[in-house]
Amino acid sequence: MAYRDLSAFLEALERDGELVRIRERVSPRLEISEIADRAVKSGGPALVFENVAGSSLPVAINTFASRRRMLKALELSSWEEWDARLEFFLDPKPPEGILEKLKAIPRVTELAAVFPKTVRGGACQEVVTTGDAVDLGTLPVLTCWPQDAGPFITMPLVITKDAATGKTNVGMYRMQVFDRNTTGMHWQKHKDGAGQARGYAREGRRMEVAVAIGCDPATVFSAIAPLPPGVSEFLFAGFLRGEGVPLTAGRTVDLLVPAEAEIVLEGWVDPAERRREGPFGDHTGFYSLDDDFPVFHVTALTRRERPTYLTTIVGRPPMEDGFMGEAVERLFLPLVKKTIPEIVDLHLPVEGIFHNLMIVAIDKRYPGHARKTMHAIWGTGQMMFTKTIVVVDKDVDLHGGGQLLWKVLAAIDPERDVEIVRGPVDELDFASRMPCYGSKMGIDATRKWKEEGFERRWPDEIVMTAEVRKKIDALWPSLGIRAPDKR
Ligand SMILES: Cc1cc2nc3c(=O)[nH]c(=O)nc-3n(C[C@H](O)[C@H](O)[C@H](O)COP(=O)(O)O)c2cc1C
Ligand SMILES: [Mn+2]
Repeated sequence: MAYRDLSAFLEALERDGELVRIRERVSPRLEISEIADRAVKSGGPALVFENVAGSSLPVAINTFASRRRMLKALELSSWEEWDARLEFFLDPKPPEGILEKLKAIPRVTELAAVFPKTVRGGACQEVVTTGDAVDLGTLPVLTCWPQDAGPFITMPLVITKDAATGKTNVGMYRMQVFDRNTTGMHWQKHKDGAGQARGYAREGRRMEVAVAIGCDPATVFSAIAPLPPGVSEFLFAGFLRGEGVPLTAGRTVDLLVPAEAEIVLEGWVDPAERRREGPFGDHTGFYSLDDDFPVFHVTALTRRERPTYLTTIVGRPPMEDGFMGEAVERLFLPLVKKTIPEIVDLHLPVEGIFHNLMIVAIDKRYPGHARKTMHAIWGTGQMMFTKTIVVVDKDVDLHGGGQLLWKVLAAIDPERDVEIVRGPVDELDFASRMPCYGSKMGIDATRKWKEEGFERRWPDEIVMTAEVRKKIDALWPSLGIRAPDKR
C-alpha cells in the first residue's frame, strides 16, 4: 500500500523505531543542522523537531538517511526486488501458454493505475493565504551552515510546465528565502526547470511555478530522479508507489500540485530577472559561491492545518542525499544497462558526490571497449557530468572499497590508459577552468588485450586452491588463531 502522505511515512518509520521526536527547543539556525549531521554520520534515525524556535511547525529531517529507510520509502525489501519489477517492462517476453498470459494481466492493470489522478481540492489547501498575507517567515526554514547567505528551502518539489508542449516537470532545486514572499530558484542551467524557463524567455512571458514541500516519499524522491526531459516525474512517482499521485489545481496558478502535500507555494518566475543567490554549504562538502539565479515570487502559500516541514541538509559526505543517490544508482542501473549493454554494474562512491567518480564494470568484448563505455556515459543524461570514470572488467567487485583500489591501480599504465576529454561539467564543480565547462578523465583499468597492443603476459591473481581452503576451514577453529581484540 502506497504511503498516502508524509505523515503516513513518518508513522511507519516511528513504528519501526526509525524515527525520534525531539521536544527540546532548538533553533532552525545551525542547531538543527548540527544535530542532523551528527545523526546521519552515526547511522542515527530520522528526526522530527517538534519545538522549533520562531515557528509553530515541526521539522522532519534525515527521513531518507539510511539504506533501510530509503528502501522503506520506496516500499522495497531490496534493490533486487526493483530489478525484478522493472524486468517485466524492460524485457517483455511474449507470454507462452495461458498461465503466463494470466500472470501478465495484473501487471498491465497495475501500470494503468499509476497515472496521476486529478482530484478536487486536497489536504494541501486546508489553509490558504494569498497576496500580501503570504509570509515565508512562518516556515521553519533552516539556515544550514555558518557561511550560508540565509535560510534555504532544501527539499522542494519545483513544478513547472513547458511553454510549448505543456508537459509538467518536477525538480528538486534549492530556494534561498530572500524575504516574506520571494526566494531564489537554483535550477542549474542543464536541468529541466532551467530548460523550460528558456522557453518562457523566448516567448517573453512569466513562468508559473508551484513548489510542494513534504509529500509521500516516492513523490519526493521522483523530483531528484534523473529522468530524460519530457518524462513525467509524477508518473514515475506513481510507478514507484504502485498508485497514481493525486493532483489538484493550484489556487493562483494553472498548475497541478500534489493534493496531499504538507505545504505548497504558488507563484511565478520572470525569466529575465536575476538576483544574487548563495553562498550555500553544498553537497560537495564546500560552499557554493554566490551567483545570479532566477527569483521566485510567491503569490499563495497553501498548507495543511498542521503541516510538517520536510527538509534536509547537504554538506561533507556522507549525508542524507548520499543515500538518495544510492537509490538513484540502483533504480536506474537496469535502464543504463539497456542503453549501454556492456555495463554489468556501476557504483558512485559517496565521497565522489555523484558526479566526481563513477566506477563501471563491463563485459569487455572488443578492443577499446572501455573507452567506448566512457564516451557513452559522458553522452547520457546527467551522467555527462561524471568527472572521473573508472572502467574495470566484469569480475571486479565494485563495492569492495580498498580491494577495488588495489585492482584498479595494478591494472593501469597511466599514459596509455587515461582518456582526457573536455565538455560540460557540473555547475557545482569549483575546480573547473570555467563554470560548467572543463575536462573529464576516464581510466581504463580493464585487462589489456593483444588487440590493444599489449604484447606482454597478464598474470593471474593469487587465489588458494579450493581443496586446501576447505581443509583449513575445518581445522581453523582448533588452531586458536584469533584477532587480538577478540581474545
Ligand atoms: C537535496 C537535493 C538538493 C538539490 N538541489 C539542487 C539545486 O539546488 N539545483 C539543481 O539544479 N539541482 C539540485 N539537485 C539535483 C536535482 O534535483 C536533480 O538533478 C534532478 O534530476 C533535477 O530534475 P530535472 O532532471 O527534472 O531537472 C538536488 C538534489 C537533492 C537530492
Ligand atoms: Mn525532469
